[in-house]
Amino acid sequence: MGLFDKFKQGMTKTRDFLMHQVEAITASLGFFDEEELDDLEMTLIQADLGAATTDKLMENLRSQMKSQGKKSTEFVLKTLKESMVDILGENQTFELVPGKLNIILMVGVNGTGKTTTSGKLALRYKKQGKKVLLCAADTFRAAAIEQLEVWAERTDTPLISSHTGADPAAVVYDSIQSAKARDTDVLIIDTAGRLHNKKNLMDELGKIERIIRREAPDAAIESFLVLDATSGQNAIVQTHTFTDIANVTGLIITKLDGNAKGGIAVAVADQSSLPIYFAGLGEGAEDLVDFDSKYFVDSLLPDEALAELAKQ
Ligand SMILES: Nc1nc2c(ncn2[C@@H]2O[C@H](COP(=O)(O)OP(=O)(O)OP(=O)(O)O)[C@@H](O)[C@H]2O)c(=O)[nH]1
Ligand SMILES: [Mg+2]
Repeated sequence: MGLFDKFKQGMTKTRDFLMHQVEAITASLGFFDEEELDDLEMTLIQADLGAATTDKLMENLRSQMKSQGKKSTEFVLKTLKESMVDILGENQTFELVPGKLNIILMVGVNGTGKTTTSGKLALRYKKQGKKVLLCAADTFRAAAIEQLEVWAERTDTPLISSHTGADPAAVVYDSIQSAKARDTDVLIIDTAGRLHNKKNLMDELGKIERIIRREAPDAAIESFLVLDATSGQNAIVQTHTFTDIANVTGLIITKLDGNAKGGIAVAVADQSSLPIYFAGLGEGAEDLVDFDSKYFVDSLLPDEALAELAKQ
């Protein structure tokens, strides 16, 4: 399946919601007047684009409609799509640095998809012929270690782990020594999201980051913040919190397939200067793709469906 088709399939729920709403909004007049614009605004908020980002989109839309004297469904949706792509920005594909140890630290609150995405990334890089190593630095629960073990087996990737309750920084230390000994291309470190409070989390991530910098000073180091698209506007709050406490270098938005609130990706891009590198579009090993702004927006409001609407 091509990248666009993966987006289209993954974003089905949000697309169905948006298209259904747009059809209902335009059913009586067939174009956009004040009331229709208000309904559109509400729809964007329901799709989790957030108040601030929705305001920005609507303001731009209203001014374009005024300056060009256009109210047609086609014009409105085309303008809306263009502004969303603008906000999402140029695609920023994440590339491993060749000839170096690449260390990817997965951070985020509990349940966002860190462990699953670690497994998906392991598969991606194995398929590219890279030497991958997984590290289970979430030592909080036995189940967390077992879950990563399953991914390690499934993707045929070696795993460094320890017992429940072990010091996560010590497991990270072991994994770096092992990565060096094995001439690893990419070490993926899964961390815990389930910490008691912000200080705890800060202390633990800080300790892990220090170990990495000390033990692998020449490595290319990335910290990916994993955000759950179904967690609503909390994803924005988490982005701000984690940017404060860890050196986050990029974002991964998971569960975009989970409900009709995929608009959160636009809100996150609007509220943060970090690149969105990957999108999680399902629970399967292959359901992680490079984030693509245009494919994402086209999968929400497909041109062919808009052309159909315009004819009615
Ligand atoms: N539909 C869907 N489900 C996903 C996706 N990514 C992860 N999940 C599911 O979300 C749930 C939580 O994922 P985990 O990978 O365990 O999340 P975590 O961040 O490691 O959680 P903790 O270890 O508890 O902090 C699991 O049931 C995953 O299968 C996705 O892109 N789409
Ligand atoms: Mg986990």
